[in-house]
Amino acid sequence: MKDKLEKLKKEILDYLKDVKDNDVLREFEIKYLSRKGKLAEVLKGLKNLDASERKEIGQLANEVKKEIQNKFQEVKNIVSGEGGQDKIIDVTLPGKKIKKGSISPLTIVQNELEDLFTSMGFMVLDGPELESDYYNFEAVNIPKNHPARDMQDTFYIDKKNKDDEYDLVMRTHTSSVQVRAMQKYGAPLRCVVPGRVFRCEAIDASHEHTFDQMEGLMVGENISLDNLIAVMKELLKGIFHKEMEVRVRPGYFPFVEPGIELDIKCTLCEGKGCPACKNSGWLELFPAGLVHPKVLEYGGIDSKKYSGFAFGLGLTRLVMMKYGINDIRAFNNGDLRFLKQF
Ligand code: FA5
Repeated sequence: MKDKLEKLKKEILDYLKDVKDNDVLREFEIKYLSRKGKLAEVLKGLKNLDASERKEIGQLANEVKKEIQNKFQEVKNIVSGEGGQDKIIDVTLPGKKIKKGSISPLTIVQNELEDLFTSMGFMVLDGPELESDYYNFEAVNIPKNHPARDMQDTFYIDKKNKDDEYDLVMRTHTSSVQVRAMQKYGAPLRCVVPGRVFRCEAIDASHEHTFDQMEGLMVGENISLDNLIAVMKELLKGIFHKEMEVRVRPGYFPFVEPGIELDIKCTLCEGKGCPACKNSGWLELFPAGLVHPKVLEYGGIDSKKYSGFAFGLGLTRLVMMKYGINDIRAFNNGDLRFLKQF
């Protein structure tokens, strides 16, 4: 009887070790602990023992029964999620932090500008980053061998087929989309084109080989420099939420006539001079002008009836000015600590 009890105890405790769900626990209860279960079966034998043995074995049987019941209750609590040290939920503990991503400052400003321009009736367009020499240069009045090609250091890419008429380039500016947009939508036309551009540049605090621009183009009847200046002012107010100190200089670009350059006073040094503004106190941000009649014609638009303005905003530099970023290399160097600040 004593051996039987010890054997049953071991069997039961081993069994309980592997119980992980309620169904198995219920099976166990029926098999071992019910009125017709194995434990009851063994305990029935007590009545056949003589008085002296019954006292000793009876005591042992009670201990075994108690141990088994305790263990059973413990396993039951764990399986039903009510107990066990590691199942207790302390609702006063702080929750687990969920890591949040953040939006790149470039995207933030791009979104703001897109909202601003769509509210003024502009479309937001896209164009290919790997562009044909035609749309990047020729269609904006920079034919082959024109000295203006040297203004933008260019990554030329092998043609797809030997017989293709034009070379391929990583677009050097978003102006490459001007003629594409005119051909597709005709006049009147209002669009902005945000996107990445590429130049084979010597890199420093204000120059990258890969940076973002936003082209603006408006074509219609009687479009003049007044319209251009009004839109530029609106843009700067929308981004900086205050009047910005600007200066306008004449600028040369073969695709505009006349051409201007709008600089803003460097917000990093407040005009005193720093590496980001090449110690000039001003940051070249915003070249623009009235669209050259030849470009309108390339776009299939009657230049006698229509005129237009275009600008090529240095988007990355604008973001630097807005957030006080003093080195353009922070955008592309892959250090997440930079992005996490926004
Ligand atoms: C252009 O790219 C002309 N397509 C702009 C234009 C459009 C003029 C329409 C007239 C009409 P530019 O090379 O100056 O121009 O570049 C425009 C702006 O891009 C600059 O004012 C500057 O803010 C920014 N930029 C130019 N080069 C870099 C560079 N390497 N890194 C960062 N920003 C640059």
